[in-house]
Order: sequence, then C-alpha cells, then structure tokens
Amino acid sequence: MTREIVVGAAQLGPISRDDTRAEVVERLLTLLRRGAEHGCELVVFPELALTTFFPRWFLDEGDEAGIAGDTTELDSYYETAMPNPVVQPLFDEAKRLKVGFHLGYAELTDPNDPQGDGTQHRYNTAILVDREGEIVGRYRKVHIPGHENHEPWRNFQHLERRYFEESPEGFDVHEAFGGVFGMAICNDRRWPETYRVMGLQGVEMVLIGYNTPLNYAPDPSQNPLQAFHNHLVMQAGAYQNGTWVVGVAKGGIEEGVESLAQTAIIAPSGQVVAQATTIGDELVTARCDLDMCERYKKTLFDFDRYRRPETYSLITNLNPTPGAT
Ligand code: CDV
Repeated sequence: MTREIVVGAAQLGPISRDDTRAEVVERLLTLLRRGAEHGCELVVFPELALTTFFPRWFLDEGDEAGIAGDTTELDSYYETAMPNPVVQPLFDEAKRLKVGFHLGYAELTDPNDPQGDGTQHRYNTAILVDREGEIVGRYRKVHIPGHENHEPWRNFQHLERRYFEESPEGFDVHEAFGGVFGMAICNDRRWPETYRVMGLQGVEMVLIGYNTPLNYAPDPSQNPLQAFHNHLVMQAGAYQNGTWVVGVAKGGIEEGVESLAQTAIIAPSGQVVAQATTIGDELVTARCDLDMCERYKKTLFDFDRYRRPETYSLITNLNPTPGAT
C-alpha cells in the first residue's frame, strides 16, 4: 500500500495594510474549500498569512536599544493565542472538511504561559493542523533576515530582526498525515542545515511559507535571480534529503512592494511537480507519494552508510579551528 497524500499549496496574493483578519480568513477559507474539492488532505498557507508583511514599516519609536514607545500598531499584527476567535472558522472548516492546514503568523507569547520562561517573546511562527482541526506541530523561525534598526535609505524596510526573535527551538519533525512532516519559514529555506537537521530525523515533507521581495536592497544584482535562487535552494534541499518540499508564496505587489510568487511542490527527486502560474491567490495541488522518499534515503543519500559527520565538525563546533575535524 502506498502512502500518498494530496497536498495543496495555497499561494496568496497581496494583503493590504487595512485588510481585516476576517477578510483574510475568508480568502483562506476559499482556498481551503478549493483544496477539499481537489481531494487535498493538507493545504499549505504562506508565512505571515493573516496580515500584510508589516516588517516593511518602522512602527515604533525605539532606537538601537530596541522596540519602545507606542507599540499599539505593531502589536496589532501579532496573534496572542492560536486559535483565536477570528481564525477559529478556519479550524472549524478544516475539521468539517477533514482537510488539515499549515499557517504562518506573527506570535506574541503570553508571559504567564506556564510552559514559557516568564517573559514575552515575538516569533515568526507556523503551525501544522491535522484533519480534526487540532494543532499537531508548531515551528518558530530560526533564521531571521533583514535589519534591526530603521534604515531610511531603503525604499522599504525589512525589520524582521527588530520585530522577531531568533527561535532557540530548532527544527522538529512531526508524525502526521501518515508521514513525517517538518516546517521552515522563508529565509530558512536558503540554508542547507534547515533541511539536513530535519532529514536526519527522517522528514518526508517540509512545508515552507515565504515573503520574498524581488528587490534585495543590500545587493540589487541578486534581484533578477530571485526566482532562480528560490527553486535552487528548495530543489536542492528536497533532493539531498530525499524529502518532498512544499514552498508557498505570498506574492504580487503588496503596498507597493513586489514579491516573488513561484509557489512550488517539489519531489524527493528535486523535480518541480506543480507550480503556480499567477502572482495572486491560487491553489496548486499534487499527489505526493511519501514512500518515494525511501528511494533517495536508502540509496544515494543513505545517511548511515555514506555520511561522514566526523569530517563536518566545523559546521557545528561553536569555536572552530579552521581545518580541524
Ligand atoms: N521573509 C523572508 O525571510 N524574506 C527573505 C528576504 C528578506 C531575503 C528571504 O529569504 O526570502
């Protein structure tokens, strides 16, 4: 018996600064229902899928010392609970349709959470929700790109490093949908370690949402290569770890900033098996055989047989001596 799962990659077009959460959730519901019509068991939404990409604005009156002043608008972009009343319809519909989903959002933690450390944190987060509408996995972004302080020379800001902490939790995998699932968020997809850490835990499908502006201010020579680099890293991550990768964009022109679309479902062979053709709300689907992962995990990328971790210590040694193993 094969372990096949029909997956929907639910690309979003732009979300405006004044769009309400309720309006956005209606768009997500439309895509979730479209997924159900296409036989999907899982629908994957992008990074920060409930709001506009707010790190493009300097939203507080702080300085190098950090966020300060009136944080009312900044805080309004974060979720303080998940699910919450505005997002609950998505969970209810998932349960009714028996379609799970993956959702990215900004998380403001509760300092009184008994499982927390007594302080409040801001994370760029994604959750995996099963076909019963239950959260079965949570991931907080590890690689945070951009900058910490207002840089007026840029056409737009990318203040992710001001508004989000780097998660110390790393990359877990989750048994769900009859397989082993992992999550990563946007910039994480450019780092080989992201896939390898999950590959070492037997991951069979990595879900990745992204917001990638076509204009990269620190080095505009990379602008025409955005689409190439996007697929390059996800296809390599899939192939080198024998895993499916589902990369889902929030694309199009959002508040004047043009972002990459190119949502894609990638097989363990590294081949793109489905790809979005628009830059707006669009669902692309693929029937993914999770057993296909074994073909790569048991042959070329048989980690136990062929990996040489004793020669890679430079990668994880926090005080490396170049050349030492
Ligand atoms: N949201 C992101 O993480 N975006 C980055 C951009 C800023 C380079 C990305 O890696 O696509």
